Amino acid sequence: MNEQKLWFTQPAEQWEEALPIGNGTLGGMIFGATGMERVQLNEDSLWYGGRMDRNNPHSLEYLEEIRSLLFSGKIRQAEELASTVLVGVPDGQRHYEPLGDLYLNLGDEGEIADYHRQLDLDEGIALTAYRAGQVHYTREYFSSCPDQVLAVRLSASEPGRLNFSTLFGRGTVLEQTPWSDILKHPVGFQAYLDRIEPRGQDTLVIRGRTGGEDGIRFCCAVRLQADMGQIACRSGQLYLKEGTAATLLVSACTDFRIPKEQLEAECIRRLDQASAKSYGQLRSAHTADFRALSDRVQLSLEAAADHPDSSALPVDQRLERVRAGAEDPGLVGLYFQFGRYLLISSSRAGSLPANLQGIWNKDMLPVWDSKYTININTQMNYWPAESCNLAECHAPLFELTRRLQERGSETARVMYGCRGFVAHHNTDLWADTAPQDVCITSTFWTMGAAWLSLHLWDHYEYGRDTVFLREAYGTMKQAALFLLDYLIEDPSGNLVISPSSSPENRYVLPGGESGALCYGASMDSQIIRELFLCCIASTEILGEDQEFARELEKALKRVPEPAVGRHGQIQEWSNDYEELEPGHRHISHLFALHPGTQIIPEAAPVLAEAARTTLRRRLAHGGGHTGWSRAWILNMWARLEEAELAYENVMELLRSSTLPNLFCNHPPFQIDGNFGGTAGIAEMLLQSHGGEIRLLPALPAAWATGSVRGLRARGGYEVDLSWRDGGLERACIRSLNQGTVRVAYKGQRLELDYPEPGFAVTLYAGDWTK
Ligand code: FUC
Repeated sequence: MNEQKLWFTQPAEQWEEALPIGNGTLGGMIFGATGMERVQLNEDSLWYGGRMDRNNPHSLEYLEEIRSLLFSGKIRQAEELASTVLVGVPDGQRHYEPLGDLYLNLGDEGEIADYHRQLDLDEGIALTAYRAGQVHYTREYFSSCPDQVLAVRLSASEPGRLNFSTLFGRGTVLEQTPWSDILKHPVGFQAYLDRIEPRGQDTLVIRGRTGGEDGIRFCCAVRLQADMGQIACRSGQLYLKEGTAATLLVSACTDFRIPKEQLEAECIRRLDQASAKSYGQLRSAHTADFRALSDRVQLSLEAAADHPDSSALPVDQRLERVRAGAEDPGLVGLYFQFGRYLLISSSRAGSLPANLQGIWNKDMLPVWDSKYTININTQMNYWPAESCNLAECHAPLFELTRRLQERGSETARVMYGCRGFVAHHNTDLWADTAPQDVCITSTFWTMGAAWLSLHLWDHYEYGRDTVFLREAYGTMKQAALFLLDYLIEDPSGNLVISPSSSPENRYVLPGGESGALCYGASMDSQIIRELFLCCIASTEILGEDQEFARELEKALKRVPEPAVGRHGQIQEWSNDYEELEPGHRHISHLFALHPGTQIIPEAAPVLAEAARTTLRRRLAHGGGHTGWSRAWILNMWARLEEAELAYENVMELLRSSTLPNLFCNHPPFQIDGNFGGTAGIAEMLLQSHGGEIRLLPALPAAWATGSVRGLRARGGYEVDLSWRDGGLERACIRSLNQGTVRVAYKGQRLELDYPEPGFAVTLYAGDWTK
């Protein structure tokens, strides 16, 4: 089997070289150091402060005035007014915080040799191995979903030669220091902790509370187990002396999920349950759980015969070679699987959705709060969920959407006088739906709920579970209801959203003045069209709510379709303004192309050409400079069936926006580009929007030979493909349902019949020439 491992020949010096593990809630960044190991920890619900109510009670009063200012071209006044009355109070949501750092002071004696560090993407296990003098040391790390603990297994090749102590910090990072200086902690090393207390000889309990009136309370417990040697617990440290093998178990929770009085008991309960099992049992429960998801998809891209094989090199060296211009299809395969690995590790049933950094954040006040930016970034995190066969990992996003529905209906009512629910461009742990920041290019955008609701539809499309749809439709309808109420007639008689913006660009007025606040941003209309059409389709499938469907149809006739502007581009605003930044990282007005489904090259050639022009213009002006923007562009070229351009953007993602541990670099680290990259690679190999399955729609010359197993297609299909010298060799399409499907390959089409669920049809190259 194609083993997927990220490996290195030296420890991580920077956080961006460390290796992520996680079980959805509990994450660790593993440095793999010798002397002083650092495991940087996160718990997904550990956020600053408590729930806030930021809905602005004065907004509704001024809404009409802002709209008339915009309709009469008084942009500056509209922006000034919006910035004072349409903002949340206070203006910002909460931020994510780290849980802390678990340090291991290792008694490494002698020179370090034979160092190896790796992350196994199939099993979800990180490994560090080296020799110190004559003793071989190994450490395995994983975060177990079934047992809800993070485990570190340490072992020495010689009896009695394992010696270490632990330290727990939260604040200033403890740099590697010689053993003799270890107790001279830096100032602020435990600045953000309240208590560190022993529980018996083998367990430490660490407690704390984040700031604010009702800050989140958290608890973390660490237990040390060893078959041999002496264990002790002193001064907030656990010690092992003269051991051979030992297991450290970490559990953590916050009062977001567990009542505050029970936090410690819950941490201890998890440790008790896990420590009742042997390390081998814990490990196999974890790997079985992990493999059940990771093994579903395998991608193999062969290197061309005239290119050197890089697979025997560590990842950092492979990246260096790619930066220097080398091809490395194997590295692309690894990057693809790494995206799947990250989703499995950061988004599991019962966890929060992956935030801007998944669950892996080291900063007390992280960039953009490490929360949920829902004008692209959070949605991008979930692009691979369905197509790359991790539909279960999509669930946390649906749960967040459900909570947004509760809070967003209040925001819709209070701030806009509308039914349904609204969310702006950010949300946080508490599913806050009020506007974020006072930023004219992003704050007043109201499409977050609608876009997230489309993820529910996509989940239905891939699995065709009508029970799921029945519940999801309730949410989709509420998102549509808000839009129905919020839409307003513009001077030309169209129904548009106002005020709005095209995230996060500005336009230039003919007189040279620039603005961001607008009415009828192209993206808004595209999201509305997509959502209303999905709601109408749902009413048909579910056989209910026909009257509402008619209402949506009526409104749809007046919601503008994408228009082609003066440069031959898809128009970004309702007027064909020039963009202030033609190379802007957001390409919101191509939503209809991706992730939307309204621009399909064969069905809409004129719009597809305009989408090409839009991308070329963005790129010619320096677009794609952030990791996620590059990943979006990749998905868009794939949808336009531009194989070589899509490929160029995969390579650019690796060359310019990838950190040594393969994390995507905004900069700084932001995980969306990883997920968008994985989704884009899948999109190059298989597409299924618009009522048919398209095989290898954007296969570049550099991936002439390869295979993929287990990708999913809308309609309830699973697809395996193999190809050689650029041509399809074999396609096996399994169906979860009964029915027929149209399959397209290079402009030819076949109709496949599925008489019963579970049926598979295999197509060979010759089938297409008949
Ligand atoms: C949006 C983007 C930024 C960044 C931030 C988290 O504001 O424009 O590039 O990704 O979200």
